[in-house]
Amino acid sequence: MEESLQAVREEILGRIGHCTTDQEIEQLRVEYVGRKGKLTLLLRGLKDIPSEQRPQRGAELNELRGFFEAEIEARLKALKRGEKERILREERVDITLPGNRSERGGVHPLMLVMDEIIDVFLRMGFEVARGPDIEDDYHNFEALNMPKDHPARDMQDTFFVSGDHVLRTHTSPVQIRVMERRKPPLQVIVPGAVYRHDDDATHSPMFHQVEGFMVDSHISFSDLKGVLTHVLRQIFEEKAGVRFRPSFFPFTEPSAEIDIQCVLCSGRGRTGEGQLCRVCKGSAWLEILGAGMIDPAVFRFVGYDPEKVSGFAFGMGVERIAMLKFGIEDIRLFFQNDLRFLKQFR
Ligand code: 2NM
Repeated sequence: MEESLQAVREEILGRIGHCTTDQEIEQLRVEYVGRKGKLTLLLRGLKDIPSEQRPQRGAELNELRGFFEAEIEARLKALKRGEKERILREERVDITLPGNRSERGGVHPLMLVMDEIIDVFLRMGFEVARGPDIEDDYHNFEALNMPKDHPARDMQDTFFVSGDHVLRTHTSPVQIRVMERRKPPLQVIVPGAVYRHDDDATHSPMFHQVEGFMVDSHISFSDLKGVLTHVLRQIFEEKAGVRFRPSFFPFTEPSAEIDIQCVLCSGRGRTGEGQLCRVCKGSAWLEILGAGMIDPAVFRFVGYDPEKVSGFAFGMGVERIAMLKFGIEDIRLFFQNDLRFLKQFR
């Protein structure tokens, strides 16, 4: 007894309902309406049934095949819709969430101060020169009037590289190089890293200087005083007192050390409560600059005639100025790259 079409219809509904992928549905399609499919065989069997039953049976089979095709299409659509809903659900993006912010960097406090110092000189018409961190003995010492046996070489705590090369102990060798190549008038500053074998709360083996010089016919100590007084008042306070004390450097004669009135206690030496000032330790003055008239011996090394040109030179430590400006007690804070420290200067 051949199964009733109603049973086949129910079987189709059940089978289709269990399909969860397009592939399973395609398999089902082959199983029912493929060349040897169940419905195909039933339709082919039409020719073997009595002719009076054939129209009725044919109509029923055609209807069943239409039903099968429609159910399959519906199932495919439902699967597609289900997949779309799954994607929308699982790949949901909350566009109101904040994005991943990358942290913004900042300029290192030393470079902030260095740029500020450079700006003061640029406004006065100085130009900026730079040179190598590794120097030869001639440019670092010899041409700066410090021969091999000169006691001032001990003061420098030099790092030796190899042969007669050293890590520069100051940026003065760059000034020698500029004078070797060019003729006066010159007004040049040389900012950069320098190296000395020294390491404590106020000394770092690598630190920064801004040195500079002005050379022409007739440059006098008055020019030195006027330029450097202006520079210090620009870097610190417009109205701060400035004083010059006699000093000694091998490459300048006469030489001076230059102080500015303390930026914290305004040159009083004490706080409001009568305590010794934390920055100047009660002295009321801060030593900021070394300077002097370039020694005739230095001019002869670079091929200038000391009878025809004169000039002054100066040097300052950037870390020291930054420490005084910001009230920083330990120079090592600049080089530890601790963001809690660095972020305070943005
Ligand atoms: C200082 C103090 C005094 C100086 C001298 C020269 C040069 F090359 F022109 F001779 N450059 N820098 C100089 C003079 C540097 O630093 C405390």
